[in-house]
Amino acid sequence: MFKVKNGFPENFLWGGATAASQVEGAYDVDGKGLSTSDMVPYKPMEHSNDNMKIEVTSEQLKAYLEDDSKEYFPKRKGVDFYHRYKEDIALFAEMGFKVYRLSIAWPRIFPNGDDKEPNEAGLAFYDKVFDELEKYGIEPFVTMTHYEMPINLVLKYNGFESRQAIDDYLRFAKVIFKRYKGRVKYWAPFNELNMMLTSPYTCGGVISDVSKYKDNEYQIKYQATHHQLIASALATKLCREIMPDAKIGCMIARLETYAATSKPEDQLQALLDEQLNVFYPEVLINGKYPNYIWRYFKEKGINIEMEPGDEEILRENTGDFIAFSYYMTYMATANPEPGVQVSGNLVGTSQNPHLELTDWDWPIDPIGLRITLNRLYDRFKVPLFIVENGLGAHDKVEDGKVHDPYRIDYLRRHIEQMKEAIIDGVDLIGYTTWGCIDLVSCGTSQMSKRYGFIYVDQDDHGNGTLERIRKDSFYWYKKVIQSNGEDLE
Ligand code: BGP
Repeated sequence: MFKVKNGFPENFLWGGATAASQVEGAYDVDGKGLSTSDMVPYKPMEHSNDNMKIEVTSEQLKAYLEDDSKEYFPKRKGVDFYHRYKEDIALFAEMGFKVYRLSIAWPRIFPNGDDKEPNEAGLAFYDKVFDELEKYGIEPFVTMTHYEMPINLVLKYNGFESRQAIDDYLRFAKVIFKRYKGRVKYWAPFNELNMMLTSPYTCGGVISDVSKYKDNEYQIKYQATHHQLIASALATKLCREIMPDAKIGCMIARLETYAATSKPEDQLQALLDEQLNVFYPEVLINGKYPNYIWRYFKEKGINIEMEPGDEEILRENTGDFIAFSYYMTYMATANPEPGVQVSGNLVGTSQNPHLELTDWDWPIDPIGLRITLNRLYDRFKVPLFIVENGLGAHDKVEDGKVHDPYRIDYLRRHIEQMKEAIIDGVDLIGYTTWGCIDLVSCGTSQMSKRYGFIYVDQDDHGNGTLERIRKDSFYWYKKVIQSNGEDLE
């Protein structure tokens, strides 16, 4: 009989998460090629979602490559993890991390994406990072690519719009699997696959204005999605062949959506939004395109170009777990005038009057996390891993200290709901808070939007000593981990 748990399981994986392009810097060091993220300029925003989409046009890209744009590109500098990884990992270890989610910069390994041989210096860098993690008994969770594709593949064939991207991605996958075999147990082929629907450049190196499908933005996004789904399934196959003991799952941005009212039309809209969000695990965990998507494709004029054998690839190579980011909940309405809009994780939403907002106007909804965990587990019955959650906020250094009770409060309330979900019966295996060390924001490239337990002395314009300072939340999270989620005060 199923035994109701009363808290976090003993082997629960507590930790933190970062992405190569937001922490490493050293964008042109040791043979690294340029990536899509290196081409995203500083574009600050706080209270609107107007410029939230980090899309780049072909004309902008040309200017950025010729470097005559006078723009500042903070992701190129990151927070210098490339040279400070030892110090940073020692701080993660001090907090007691069991797991650290990081990503591998694809253009560090294949600078142009289509090179004959991988770049040994790039591979050696991650060897050293894994050595350091092993030293402290921290399990790496690797996102194989987190929003950064070699720019050459964008210029050559418009990223994942082209089926050729699958082959180039798999060559990269094979190299890293063979190299890090036995050292990495948890893998995710891509970060937030569903963000293709909002930001195709960021998610898949696709520039809409040069797309061969440019008359139908839905076709662009879902064709590129299909290629990433096939690439994910084939990476899963490869991973199992090379490392039968490893676990590989899919990673999505979870957009938990409430209907704005009890009106049936709003409820129906919420159902449709939910279907589009779980479409990705439907394919990668259940192994096929779900029935509902075909009507949607028909109505949007989407005609996926599949190859013979694609359905079989998806059916036979399903993932072991669902990893997801959770920051907020969304509201669905059928009303053409949806009311006050607020900002969010690459996608905005109508404001939910019951929720407070962060400094960047993202709704805060800890109970929504419990709802989402139950909903995903009920539907897919595979282990779940929360690989991003956290509060982007302004922090102030006072007498060498950072007091961040707002961050502690945010995380505490989310962890409480995770515990409730575990008691509900959800198989939750780990939690990595986003930006465990301050990093460059993905959406706005701001440094002032801080998520970390560790403060990094650098401002939005790249000024600062890069000194690391433990915030109050650092000591708090250490206690949380030590007590396996029991001591949240
Ligand atoms: C997710 C991304 C992260 C990240 C986070 C927070 O979508 O996977 O890379 O940064 O959102 O977003 P932001 O940095 O825009 O606050």
